[in-house]
Amino acid sequence: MIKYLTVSPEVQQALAAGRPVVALESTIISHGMPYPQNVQTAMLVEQTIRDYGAVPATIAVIGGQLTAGCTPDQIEHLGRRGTDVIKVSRRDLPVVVAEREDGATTVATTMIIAAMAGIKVFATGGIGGVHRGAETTMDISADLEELAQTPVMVICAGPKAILDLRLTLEYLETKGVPVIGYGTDELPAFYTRHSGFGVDYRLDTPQQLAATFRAKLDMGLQGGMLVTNPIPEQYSMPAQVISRAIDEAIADADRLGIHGKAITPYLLDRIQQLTGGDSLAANIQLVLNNARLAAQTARYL
Ligand code: PSU
Ligand code: MN
Repeated sequence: MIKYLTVSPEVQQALAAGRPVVALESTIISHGMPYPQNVQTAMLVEQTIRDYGAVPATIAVIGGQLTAGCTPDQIEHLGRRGTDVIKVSRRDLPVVVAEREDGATTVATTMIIAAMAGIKVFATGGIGGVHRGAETTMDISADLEELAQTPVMVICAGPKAILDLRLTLEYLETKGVPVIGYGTDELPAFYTRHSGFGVDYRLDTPQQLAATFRAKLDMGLQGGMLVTNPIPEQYSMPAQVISRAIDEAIADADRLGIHGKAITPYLLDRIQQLTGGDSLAANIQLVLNNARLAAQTARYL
């Protein structure tokens, strides 16, 4: 394992000294936002984590090396190449490593590499889940399986409504993954604070998040924990605007026959086109909001 893993000196020193570290994914950079906002956001997220007293570790595969703590040049490279970079989920990892390729890590793969490096808290925007129509397509993101087996706390703004939120919650329940609402009883839905679905538990402080995950780790219960942190009110989008864009994006994807690993990036991009810059601005703000909470939580773990 060690032979494939490169941890940056800064992240290595922080971990050795027991200082807080927050993992960040790279698919959000290459496949989740357009250039150059993707790179600007990635750098701003790193700075926010530092401002809140933790060390950021952006995770990617660089020339086949699992990398925890990308340099600004590496982030720029991933952002500029965009969707030409391979999107790497669990099943992609062996080939990308053996072929010494570059890869952008999804939530699943970022969790795997964070766990190898010894990082326990990970901030992102949205996670993959059970797609609408999964009864027939069986499209269920590997992110959910990873949450079931890999010990990392994932802080997100809730699953996007491109997914079937009810089935996503059912899947997580079956797999024994706690779904926590941060300061809310209701599952947030990424662009909006409301979904109509309840979370398993509401917790109100970073200390409580840290203590809950600590208890899970101490008991040896495998798997992670999903913290859903609602987008700040002033940045949230009108529910009907976003839901219309999502429905239209899904209809377009159906018509074009897009499926498999391409569907999530396609929908993210299409929603951004349909809502003009609005959804991108919301997306950036919710990631920063999650970075702040992750840094605060990591300090208590
Ligand atoms: N959802 C978002 N933004 C994202 C993703 C999902 O709102 O950027 C990305 C994440 O990297 C996530 C991946 O892990 O898409 C899920 O892809 P799939 O559904 O193919 O597992
Ligand atoms: Mn899928």
